[in-house]
Amino acid sequence: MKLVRWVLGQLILAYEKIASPKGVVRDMETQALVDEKTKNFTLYQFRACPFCVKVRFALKRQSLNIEICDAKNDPTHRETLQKNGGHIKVPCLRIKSDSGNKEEWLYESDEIIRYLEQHVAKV
Ligand SMILES: N[C@@H](CCC(=O)N[C@@H](CS)C(=O)NCC(=O)O)C(=O)O
Repeated sequence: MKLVRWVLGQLILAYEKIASPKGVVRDMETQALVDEKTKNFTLYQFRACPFCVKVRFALKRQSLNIEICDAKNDPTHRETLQKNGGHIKVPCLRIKSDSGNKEEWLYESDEIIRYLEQHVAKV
């Protein structure tokens, strides 16, 4: 079972390499505005999770620079996701307020992509 999972993981990563989309090119000022919007975002993910690949493709397509945390292999990130997000399920986008006082944990790949398209990619 472990071997099957490993092989599947490798296939997913190979697919990501081949199919990774091109990112939109913005002028420097516009990209800086987008970066400002995403500076408080963190994506919790597993490298070989297909739903995470889907979100990483969306980040790439929209040229969004978002911190990415490995919640599979890094115990600190895993614990943070479990404790503050509520459960271990990836992808999960942590959205912190500018003041840092409030944070939202957004689960579900489709929801994350929709949120990024609606709130961030359009400037
Ligand atoms: N419907 C969810 C599915 C997410 C999902 O099933 N993620 C798996 C990894 S591929 C997960 O987090 N499983 C929990 C675990 O492995 O502990 C989405 O689209 O984000």
